[in-house]
Amino acid sequence: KAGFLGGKNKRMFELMDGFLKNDPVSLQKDILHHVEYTVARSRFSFDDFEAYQALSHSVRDRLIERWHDTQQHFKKKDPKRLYFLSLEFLMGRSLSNSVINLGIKDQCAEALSQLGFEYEVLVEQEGDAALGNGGLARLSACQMDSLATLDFPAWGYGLRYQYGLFRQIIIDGFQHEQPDYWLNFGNPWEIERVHVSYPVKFYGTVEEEIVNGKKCKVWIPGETVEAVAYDNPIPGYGTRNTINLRLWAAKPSEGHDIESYNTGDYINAIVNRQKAEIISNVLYPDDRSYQGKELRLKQQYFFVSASLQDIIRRFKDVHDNIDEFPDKVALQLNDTHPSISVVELMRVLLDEEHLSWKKAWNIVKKVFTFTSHTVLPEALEKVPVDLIESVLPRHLQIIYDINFAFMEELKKKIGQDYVRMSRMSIVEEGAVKNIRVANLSVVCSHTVNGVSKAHSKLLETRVFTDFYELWPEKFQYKTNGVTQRRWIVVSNPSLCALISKWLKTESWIRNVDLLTSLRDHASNPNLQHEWNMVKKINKMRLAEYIETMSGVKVSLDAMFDVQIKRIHEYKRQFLNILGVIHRYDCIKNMEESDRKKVVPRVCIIGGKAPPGYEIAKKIIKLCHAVAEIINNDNDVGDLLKLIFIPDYNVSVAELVIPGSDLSQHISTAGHEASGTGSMKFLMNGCLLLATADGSTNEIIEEIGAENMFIFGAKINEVPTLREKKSAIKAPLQFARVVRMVRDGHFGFKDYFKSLCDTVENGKDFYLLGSDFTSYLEAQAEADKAYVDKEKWSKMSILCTAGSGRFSSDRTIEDYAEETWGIQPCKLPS
Ligand code: GPU
Repeated sequence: KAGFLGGKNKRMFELMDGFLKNDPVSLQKDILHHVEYTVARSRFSFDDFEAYQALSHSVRDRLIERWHDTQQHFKKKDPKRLYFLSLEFLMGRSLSNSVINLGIKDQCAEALSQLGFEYEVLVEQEGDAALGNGGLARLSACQMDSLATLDFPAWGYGLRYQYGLFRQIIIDGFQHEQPDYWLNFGNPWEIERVHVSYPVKFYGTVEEEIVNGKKCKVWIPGETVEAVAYDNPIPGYGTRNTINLRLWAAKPSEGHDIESYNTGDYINAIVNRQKAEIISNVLYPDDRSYQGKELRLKQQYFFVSASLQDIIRRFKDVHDNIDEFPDKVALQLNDTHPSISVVELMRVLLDEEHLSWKKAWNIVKKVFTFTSHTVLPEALEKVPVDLIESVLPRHLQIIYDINFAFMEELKKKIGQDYVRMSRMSIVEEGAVKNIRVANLSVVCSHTVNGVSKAHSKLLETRVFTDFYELWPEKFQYKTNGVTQRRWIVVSNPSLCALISKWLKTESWIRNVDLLTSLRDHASNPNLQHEWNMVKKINKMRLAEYIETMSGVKVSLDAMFDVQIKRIHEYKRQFLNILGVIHRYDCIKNMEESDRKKVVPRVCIIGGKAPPGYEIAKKIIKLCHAVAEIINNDNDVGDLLKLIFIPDYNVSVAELVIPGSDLSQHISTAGHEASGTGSMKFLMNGCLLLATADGSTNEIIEEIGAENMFIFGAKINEVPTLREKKSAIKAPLQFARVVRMVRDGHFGFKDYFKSLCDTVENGKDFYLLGSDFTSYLEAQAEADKAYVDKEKWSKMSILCTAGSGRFSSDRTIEDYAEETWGIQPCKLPS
C-alpha cells in the first residue's frame, strides 16, 4: 500500500488521463477499437451482432472504471457492508440498462447512427441473463439496481449457472424445454477473476484434534471443488457508484483425485476432474418444490462457502478483531436457499477461528437477516438428515448443537410444552428425519421480513406462529418494489419522456415519489390525449410482435388484457382461460345486433410451467386449444382473440407491459406472498384486475379500489370456503364452461380430464368455482370502464401516479434503515 501515488503508480496515473469520455466521437472511437481488437472483425465490415458486442465492450470499459473507483472508495471508508446472498438473479439484458444508468443513451444512439447502425436494433441482439425462475429472482435484480443507485455499500453473491432457465418452445400447443446455453455467444458483462478462487469442501469425515491444548473438530473432506469468481458490475443511476454482483463457477480443484493420476489412469482422472463443474451447470427450473436433491444442496453450499470465504478475507484485510464482524457485515438471506450459510459461519468461527460456542453464536445472530417469499408449505425447504450427513457431515453436528441450545432456551421460556417444541424444532422427526431450513433461518437471524403487509400477517399467524409468539420483535415486513429505471425508463421511453415533460423534471427517475403530482393532471384532456398516444405506440409494437410470433393480427382498438407470470395452479391462469371461454360462449350465443356492443379484447397469456408440473403444462395446452378455436371463428372476428406468448422472460416483459391496457393478478387470496408484476403494470399506466392478495392490498390503499377491478374471496374467507366447498354448488356458468372443456369442444378431451377434475367434484382447492361469478363481474366492470375513454385514461394516469410506493428504492431504503443498519457511501463525482 505504501507509495500508493508515488513512483511507478504516479506515472500510471499520468498516463490514465482522466476517465473515458462519453461524447459521440469518443464512443465511436471506442466502438471501432473494440470491433477491431476485441471482436476481431474488420472495422470496414461488421454486422449488428458484432456492433452490439463492440458497443457493449465500450460500455463495459466505462463500468469498470466506476467499479474500480467504487470498490476503492468502499475500502477507504470501510463502512458496514451488506452482502445479498441469493441463488437466483434474473438480470435480463444489460446493455440497455447500463446505457440508461450511465446516462449515455443519446450519445450512443448518435455515435451508432453515424456508423450506420441503430441503437434500438443493437439492444435487441442481446439475450437475457436468466439465472432465476420468477418473481424472487427478478426482485433480486431490481434490488441490486436500487442498492447501486442509492449508493449503498453492497454486493450481491450468487451462482453462475452455465444453463439459465430453460427456453420454452411450443409444439402443437405443448410446452417443450430446451437448454438455455446463454454463454454460447460470449458475455461482455462479466469479468472473469481467475485469481479470486476458493476451495469448497464436500463429503468426508469429522475428526477431533488438539489445538493449543483444546479439543477441536476437523473436517477431512472427501471432495474439493474450486469456486472461481465472475464479477458483474451493477451501475447506479445518476451516481458514479457501481457495485458488484459476484457469481461463482465451479472448476476442478488442483488437488482433485490425485490418486488416479498416480495409478496411471490419466484419461479417467481428467474426465473425473471435469465432473466438478456440474455443480454450477444448471438452474433448478421449479421454484416451489425441490425437496431433498443432492445437487441442489451442493449448489447452495458451494456458493455460500465461497461467498463467506471471500467476505471474511475482505474483512480481515482491514480488521484484526473478529468480534467486530457484525459491525462491518450484514448478510441477507434471500429466502431459505442460502440458509446453510448460518451453519457455515458457525463452523468457520468454531473450527477455523477457534472461538467459543458463545462468542461464535453471538456473532452469527447479529449478522443474518432473513426474508421469506412464500406461504406455500410445499415451498418450505426440508433437507433429509441423511443427505446433510453425507454431503456436509460437520454441518449436521452444528445444526444439532444449534437446535439443542435453542430447545434449552425454549424450555426455559415456555416450560415442558413438548408438542410446541417439536413444532418449533429445527429437526423434524418421522420416518425420514428432516432439517427444516425455514426454522433454522428464523432461529439464526435477528430479523425476519415478509414481502408485503398481508404476507407478513400470514407469516405471523400461520407459518411461523410459534416463533412470532416467542420473538415478536424479530418480525417485520418490507413491501416489495421494482425499479422504475428498467420498468419505465428502459422499457417505455415514450412514457418516460411524457412524464418528464409534465413534471418538468427528470428527477422522478431517482425520486419516484414525485410521480404523485401527476394526479393533479389526471383529468387534463391534453395529458390524457398524449397519454393515449403513448399507449397506442406501445400497443402497436406489441401487436407487431404478436403477429410475427403467432401469425394472428390483432386490432389496436381492442382492450389488451394480459396475464404474464410463471404458470401455477394458485396463480389461476385456468380461471382466466375459463373466463375467455365464457366470453366466447356469450358472443356465440348472442344476436348478431348485440355483437356490436361487445368490447373487443385481445387476451394475452404468457409463462413457463415447471418441467415436471403436469397440471401447469395442461393449462398451457388448454390455452392453445381454446385459441385455435376462437381465433379461427368468423362469428367472433376482432371481438375476441386469445394469444399465448411463448418463452416469456424479462425482455418479453419489457415489450408486453407497456403495451397492455389491463393486467390480471388473480391468485387465490392468501397464496401470492407479494406479486411484483402488478407493480410494473401499475407504473406503466395499466389497470389491474386482481384479487385482494399479497401486495395488491397495498396498491388498493394507494390508488383506491375505485381505480381497480377487485374481485373474489378475501384472505380470511378462504379457509372457511374450503371447508364448506363440497356443500356449495359451483355457479351454473362455471359448470357450463368446464363442461365445454370436458366434452371436447376444444379437442383433447382425455388429456384435459385431469385438469377439469382439479376444479370439480368437491376438489377445487384454489376456489376457481366460488370466485367465478365475481371474476366475471369484475371483467364486465372493466369492459364498461374501457368504453368511457376519459374515465379509463384518468384511471390509467392515476395508476402511474400512485406507483411511487412500489419502487424498489423505497424497499431498499427501508431495509437499510430497519433491518441491515447500513448507510450510503457515495463516490465523489
Ligand atoms: N417467489 Br419462495 C418466487 O418467485 N420464487 C420462489 O421460490 C419463492 C417466491 C415469489 C413469490 O411467489 C411472489 O409472491 C413474490 O412477489 C416474489 O417471490 C418476490 O418476493
